[in-house]
Amino acid sequence: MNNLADIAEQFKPSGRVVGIDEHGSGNINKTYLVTLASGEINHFILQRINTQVFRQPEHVMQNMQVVTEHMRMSLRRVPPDAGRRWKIPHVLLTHDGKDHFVDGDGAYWRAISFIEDAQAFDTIKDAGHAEEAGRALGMFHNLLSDLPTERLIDTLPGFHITPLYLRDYDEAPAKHSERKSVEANYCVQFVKERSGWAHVLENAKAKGILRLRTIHGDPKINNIMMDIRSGLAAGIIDLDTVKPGLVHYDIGDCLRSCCNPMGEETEKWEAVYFDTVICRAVLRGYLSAAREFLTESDFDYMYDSVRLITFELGLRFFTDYLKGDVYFRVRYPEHNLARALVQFKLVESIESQERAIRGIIRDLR
Ligand code: GN1
Ligand code: MG
Repeated sequence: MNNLADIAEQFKPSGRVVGIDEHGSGNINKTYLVTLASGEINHFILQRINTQVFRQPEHVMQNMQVVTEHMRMSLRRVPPDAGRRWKIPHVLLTHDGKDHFVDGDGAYWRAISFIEDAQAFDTIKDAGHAEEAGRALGMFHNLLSDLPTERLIDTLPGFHITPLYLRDYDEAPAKHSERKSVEANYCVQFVKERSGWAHVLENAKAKGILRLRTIHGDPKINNIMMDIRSGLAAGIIDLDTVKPGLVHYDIGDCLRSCCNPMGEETEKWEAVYFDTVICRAVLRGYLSAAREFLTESDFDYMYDSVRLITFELGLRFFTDYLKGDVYFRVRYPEHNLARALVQFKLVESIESQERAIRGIIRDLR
């Protein structure tokens, strides 16, 4: 049984399924928005988990339960400010009470509640949007700041451990030496010049300067839902990569995504730049919700985090290109190369504005 409607029926809380549309722009899982005809809910999200990436999807589901339950409890400790609607996605069960469904082909499906009257964007609209994106990540970290990280399983070992991506990269090109071009050579050179510094966050972690907390893992701009009426952030979605890690991975990822006005899928990679006005707004929003649990050392590594996570994503795209596109879904043959170039251009722009970015962090500290 591989018909999408039949799969949606497994989870359907009530009402008739009247539409199933591809949804969002995820690079790993396949996501659909299911529309129901009159029932207690109007929509839900149906996803096929990519089990090549998430080898043990049951662990992803378990983390999701732990994290969402904890956030719901924490909302009593730190309620959202007046006028804000804050929604936490929840897992929908099948009719026989399971948190997933395996279809006839062995594909792993799960369903998640949809945040109504909210939308996500691929790029930042203005400083207000940026501040809200930062605040949403700060709220997320704050709600989870007292969750013991031992309660979470590492569903993606090595995720955001930059030195491991470098190792992976070192092993890749030999197999696909035919992927040579001016752009690919630029990437090779780019990585080479920065490989000595790529251990910066892992070293600080190993020395006990930075400590593990619960992180989102993928807080890019299109995972932050904005209320269509108030314009305020209404929640963070895509909890697949929640795990113990450094909040720096998240801060870096949120900034690299929000401060790139051209978006990570642009083909005009030469024009990509890092917008420091947006950076200030995102950090201001983040700190308004997260200052409480941050240490002095956390601030010391903020600049490195945005440079590093941007570099890391470029490296991951480039490695995947060299390997023949085995991880990220691509729409055309050079897609991962184009994505890598966008991130590397963004890194260059971050590096050339180091003083300004460090200045923003200092001002807000
Ligand atoms: C992937 O699939 P998606 O779009 O949620 C990736 C992230 C990257 C992101 C870049 C599990 O996320 O790490 O930052 O693409 N997720 C995984 O858009 O590797
Ligand atoms: Mg994701």
